[in-house]
Amino acid sequence: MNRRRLGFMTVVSLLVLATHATLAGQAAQAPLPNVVILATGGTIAGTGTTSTTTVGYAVATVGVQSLIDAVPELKRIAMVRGEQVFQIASENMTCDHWLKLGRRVNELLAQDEVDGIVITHGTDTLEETAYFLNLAVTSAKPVVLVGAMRPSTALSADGPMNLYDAVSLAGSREAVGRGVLVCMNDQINGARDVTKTNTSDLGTFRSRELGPLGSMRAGRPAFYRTSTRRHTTQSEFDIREIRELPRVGIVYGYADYGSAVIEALTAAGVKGIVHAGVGNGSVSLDARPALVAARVKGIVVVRSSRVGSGAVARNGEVNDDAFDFVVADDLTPQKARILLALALTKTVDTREIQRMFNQY
Ligand code: DAS
Repeated sequence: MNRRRLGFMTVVSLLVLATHATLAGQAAQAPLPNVVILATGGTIAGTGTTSTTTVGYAVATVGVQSLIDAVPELKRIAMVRGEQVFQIASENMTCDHWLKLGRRVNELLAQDEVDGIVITHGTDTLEETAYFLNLAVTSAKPVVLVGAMRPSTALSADGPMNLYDAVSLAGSREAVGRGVLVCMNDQINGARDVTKTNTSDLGTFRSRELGPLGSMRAGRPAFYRTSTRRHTTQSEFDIREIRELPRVGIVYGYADYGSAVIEALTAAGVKGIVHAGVGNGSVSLDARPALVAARVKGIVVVRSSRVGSGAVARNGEVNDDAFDFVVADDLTPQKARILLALALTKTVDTREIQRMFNQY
């Protein structure tokens, strides 16, 4: 190689090295995001008597600072601080817990110095809290829910890595504006579509036929989809003025289910009933008179399905126009209940409520 060419190659190599050093320096100097962890309990905060105890352990026993201290690697990716909002098993979550949590999330995200929020939560109702927040949070900043299927004391506990990924996701620019997210088992799912699909599997959270929005790879988010439905900054719901959510009950359909539960909910004074029908949201001939009577009394009726995926067709199995029923699109019954409760804080007009189910 002649001297001129050698000289040229040397200059190029030096330029490349200098560029790398600059980028590395910039990366090293980039300020870490500020992420607040709101702890509510669950298995991620659970402790077992042995390292192989994966059922029958104590839930909601480990405090938020211990959860943070158990993952020292968090310091490399974010400035983290924790708040213990609740310390409960999530089957005990109530609408009042949701309102309190939602208000705290909005309060924190309104602070310039807060870049994102992680909520540690039991897995049993995690999807419900996530969807409520998807409708109630007023910021585009990331809100990420995370849980665990094994207690913190277990061999290969999934909580620490789930928490690491959730903090990374909550501090990432990529997660901004995507609605409330659920980050577990390397997957990123949207709050609207995700559901717990298995009682014990680490990969239990799935968005069935719609699939995850993306995945976490070596602690960094890779997104492939985004939700097309309204959420967070596009939501019309404002929880600041809501003291109590209207009571909405769910009726589960099955062969020969009759009308007793519908009549009991009606007598209990609920404002809405979500009917989790078989198939395409079918209502049995036995149950129909009670459901129509509930509507006549002013209770808003939403037809959902127990099937778990696919939308309920309006005027398909039932003449919704004739009975003034609403259909839940493809929302699961437990999520249709949340949207109906929030809708009832604004209106009892079933055409308006049907619009909401078509948009959120
Ligand atoms: N009981 C469950 C809950 O708190 C434990 C869990 O899976 O997190 O949701």
